[in-house]
Amino acid sequence: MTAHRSHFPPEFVWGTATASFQIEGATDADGRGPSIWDAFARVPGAIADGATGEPADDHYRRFRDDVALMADLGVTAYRFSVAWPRIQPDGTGPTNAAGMAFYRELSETLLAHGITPWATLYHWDLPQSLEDRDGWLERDTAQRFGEYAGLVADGLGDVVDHWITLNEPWCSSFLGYGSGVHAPGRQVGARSAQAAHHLLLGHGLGVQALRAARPRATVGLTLNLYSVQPASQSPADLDAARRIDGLSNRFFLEPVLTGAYPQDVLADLGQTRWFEEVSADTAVIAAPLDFLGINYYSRHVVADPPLGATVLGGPAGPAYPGSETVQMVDTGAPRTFMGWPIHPEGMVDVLQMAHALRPDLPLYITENGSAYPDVVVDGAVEDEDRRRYLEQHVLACSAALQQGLPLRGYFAWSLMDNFEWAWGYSRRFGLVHVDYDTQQRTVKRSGRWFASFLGGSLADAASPATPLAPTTEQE
Ligand code: IFM
Repeated sequence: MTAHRSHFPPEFVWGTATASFQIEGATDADGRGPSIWDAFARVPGAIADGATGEPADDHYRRFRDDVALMADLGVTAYRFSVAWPRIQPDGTGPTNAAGMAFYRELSETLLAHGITPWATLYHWDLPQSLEDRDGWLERDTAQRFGEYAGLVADGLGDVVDHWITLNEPWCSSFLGYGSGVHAPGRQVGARSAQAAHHLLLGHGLGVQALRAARPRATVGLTLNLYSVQPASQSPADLDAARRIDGLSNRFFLEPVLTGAYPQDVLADLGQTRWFEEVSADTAVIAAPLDFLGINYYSRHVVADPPLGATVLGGPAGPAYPGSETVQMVDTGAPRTFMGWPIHPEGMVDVLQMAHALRPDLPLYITENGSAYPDVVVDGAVEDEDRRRYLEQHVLACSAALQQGLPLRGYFAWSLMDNFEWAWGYSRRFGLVHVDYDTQQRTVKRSGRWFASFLGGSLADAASPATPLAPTTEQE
């Protein structure tokens, strides 16, 4: 089966996505303050290759060329994130005009190329000054985020209509404060669930601020969701699936879409009493949204661990609170270079999951993509694995539409190779290859395939005819 754009409604949004810290570089430019990722990158051993946010893709200086490249790919939307420390270097106080000017120019350049800007307000680069005051474990950080959201809405609201408050609060809380593999690298146990609550409260306050400043704005939140299956129908494995689905999906989906945290997850985490004390916040957290963004990469097949089993090791990093009670099962499915099993059908599962809770809510895939060890040979990157992954997931979008799911758009992660957090520059997700020494951009075969699919001028004549392998997984 081959994917064709004509199988999608004409208004379906096709985009690429990036995030500020992963591509911008210029971490000292124009009054930007330090973020938790600048600090974390200085901790010996925290980042796989000892990398920092410099130079990344030097996008801060090269954004015009990067936007032109996107236009040539044929995308209709671009999801970027605003770096909070560029807008408020210390996390509080007035707008740093030079920081705001960068995002204004970026947005105007996008619009001039016919590309709709989608701005994410928080993609993990918390100002370090706020972390010095306990970061997302501190309730006041949510208030500060609401204030920051209002400043950005005031500064960009006339050029940006589409807003995402947070990207993947699961990562910010459970990886940032639970396992500690992400900045700020703290390990506070089950209290990391409290960081998640403050992030969600910040989301709700951010929605209020955006709506106050720009009543006609289109506002959403992006969650990373996993398709979860039990390894068997045994009660123990079914309960393992309940636990990990609870931590990964329901703990975020339910308060936002239904106004209540899942009680079983709070009980698993031993957090029931603390969450009772803050239960009034759920009215803010469940503020009506215009859409939900879903980042989908992979699925979990889980079992109840036999005594002494190794759980969530390797690519997933050390356990975060609650996850140590679950064993990830290797089904033999092909994996990407991140070690993540490839399972395109799971994209439909996660769309159904959100749809079941709020049938009226438009849904977008705000990230989907794959890492592979690319090589440049004679000026070309023949990343057939990534091209295939992309086409399989575009076809999954088509299957979702056929099932009547309200999917309205798809953003490929990522426009170009970038700083992959704790993996540094050792993992490449881009449709465009970046040589970090020269900053040379090379459109990979996957990027040319996307351009062919979209009708962009970078189309590769060979791509549309490439047959898709029929199956993705052997189990
Ligand atoms: O690079 C990240 C991105 O920042 C958030 N979602 C997952 C991507 C791949 O790991």
